[in-house]
Amino acid sequence: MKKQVSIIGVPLDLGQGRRGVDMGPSAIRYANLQERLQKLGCQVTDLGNVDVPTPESQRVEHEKLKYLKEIVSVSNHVAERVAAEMQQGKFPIILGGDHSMAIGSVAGVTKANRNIGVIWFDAHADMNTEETTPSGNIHGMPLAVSLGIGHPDLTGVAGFQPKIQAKNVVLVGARSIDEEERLIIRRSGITVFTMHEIDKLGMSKVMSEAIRIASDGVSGVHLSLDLDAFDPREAPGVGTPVLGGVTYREGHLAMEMLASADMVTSVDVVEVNPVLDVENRTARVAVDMIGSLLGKTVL
Ligand code: 6HN
Ligand code: MN
Ligand code: MN
Ligand code: MN
Repeated sequence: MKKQVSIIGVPLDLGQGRRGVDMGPSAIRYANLQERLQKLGCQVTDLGNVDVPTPESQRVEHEKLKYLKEIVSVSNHVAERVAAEMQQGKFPIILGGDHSMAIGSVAGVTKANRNIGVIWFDAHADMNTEETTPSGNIHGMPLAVSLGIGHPDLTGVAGFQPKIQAKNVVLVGARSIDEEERLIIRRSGITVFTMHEIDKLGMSKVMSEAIRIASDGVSGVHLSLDLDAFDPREAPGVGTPVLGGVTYREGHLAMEMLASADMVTSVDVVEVNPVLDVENRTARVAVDMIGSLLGKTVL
């Protein structure tokens, strides 16, 4: 299956406190994303970046929801752009930017197609709300927001909610969850495979379950790939690294299994921060993973 891919950059760094993740889209492009996809036979269009305000030109008005207004406005733009590509049958690859960007991408994907499952690859759960957040950073909230949990300005992006159903949402790679965030996760009904399950069952078993749950009764699956899911030894260029992560090899296997399941219809690549990286290693890991996701095989 040769896909028509649309690349959209979202240089958003207002969802967290470390400068540099706004350069993520450039770093991933520099790691030859487009060329990699073309070699796989994809027809690729790079649509450039969505406009995003810089933190230095804004004020924090709300300590528990930093840059709320700005993030809502960017999210609505991202949602429009992504929905337009989906509606034309394109496979959008949305490059972050911090993970708050997924509020807009998931909104766009589900605006075009209401019946979408989600696989959320992440060291974190991104299930905080204004009430539970330890940081006030909105990049710790996008999965909750997509499920309709959180501040109405966030959950209301693109004019409808919830975007996704808990029964088709699977979190993979989690190993850093905040105390009160845990309660939201339990109540939500999503499926979580932490590093514990990955170690115990193996990535192969975890991914076949994840694919089964996310794709049950839906017409497509959105993959939200936070590079901090990977072990920081292999992907050091992220703002919130957590030891004990998914290895490069496990990541490849996961992407290859997703490719053969042929259910993924859109993907986010987030949290790549070249300022914190070593020789663009994290962006290169990202491009390798997307290559496998879109059908690269060894033989
Ligand atoms: N990410 N749970 C922490 C918080 O501040 O809410 C960290 C969130 C990290 C979010 O990496 O996308
Ligand atoms: Mn995340
Ligand atoms: Mn994370
Ligand atoms: Mn491979």
